[in-house]
Amino acid sequence: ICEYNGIKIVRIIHEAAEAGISLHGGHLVWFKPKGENDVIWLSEKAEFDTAKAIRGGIPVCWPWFGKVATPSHGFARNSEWTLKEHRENDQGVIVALTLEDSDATRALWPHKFNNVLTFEIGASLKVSLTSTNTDSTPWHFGGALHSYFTVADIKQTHVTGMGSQYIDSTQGGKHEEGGEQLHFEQEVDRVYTQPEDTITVHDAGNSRKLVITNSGHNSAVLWNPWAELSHSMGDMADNSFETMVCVESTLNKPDSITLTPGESHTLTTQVSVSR
Ligand code: TA6
Repeated sequence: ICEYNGIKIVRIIHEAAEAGISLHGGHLVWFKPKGENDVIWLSEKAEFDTAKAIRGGIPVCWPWFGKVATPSHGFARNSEWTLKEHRENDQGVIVALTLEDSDATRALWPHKFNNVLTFEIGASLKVSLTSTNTDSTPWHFGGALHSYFTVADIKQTHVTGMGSQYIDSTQGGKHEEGGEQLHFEQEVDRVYTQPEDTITVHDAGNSRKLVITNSGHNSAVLWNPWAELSHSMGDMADNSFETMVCVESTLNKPDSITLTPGESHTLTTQVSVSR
């Protein structure tokens, strides 16, 4: 564990891969399988500040996705998680963090819960968020594993597997229908409601594909802020939108999943590199 601006980061160095996980937010900040370029994008202007979410990596949005309540994307990405377990084998390293309700979380969301966030780090990366209702009444939640991926050049990148039905957040939530191959020429902020379980980012500039497999989700979000929005964001360098794309394993509505006392739900995302 190393510390940066008061933020503790678990550094993983294994023959198969290297990774970093911030306990602030339970936030994976880098992942690099052996012999590969970085897979996960981290803003060069990311602010490691315990009052904020880190720009880039894999923010954990929970127990809601988006601006439906305060704080935006939920409180999990701003909370301090606890390192519960780490073990390794020839394939890689498994790290588990936990987040439970506290006075601070119950002031924002009045329910008791236990979240276990497991990172399987090796030739591929798998992130699993298991949420359990430890309360005496049912509650519901939404959220996302809001992965930022590195690409060589967004203009030479396309994405397949998102499905055709989407809600366009750049057009006030208009329902739209789109094509199979998605290219980027402007801001894209879409909730795809019938994605395939496997989504591929074709990163032509790096001559590679990022193969993303999700489960436990009900939608997948695709986001690139493009020039104007990224210029307005203090924690993104002006042209850095050119090297990133978010593909998210999402529970897009705040009542996406209902858990009765004792019940659990797992949301996952997995990424591997293929040529
Ligand atoms: O997932 C897409 C999105 O919800 C966008 O609307 C955009 O705002 C982005 O997430 C980043 O949100 P943040 O709160 O981290 O600035």
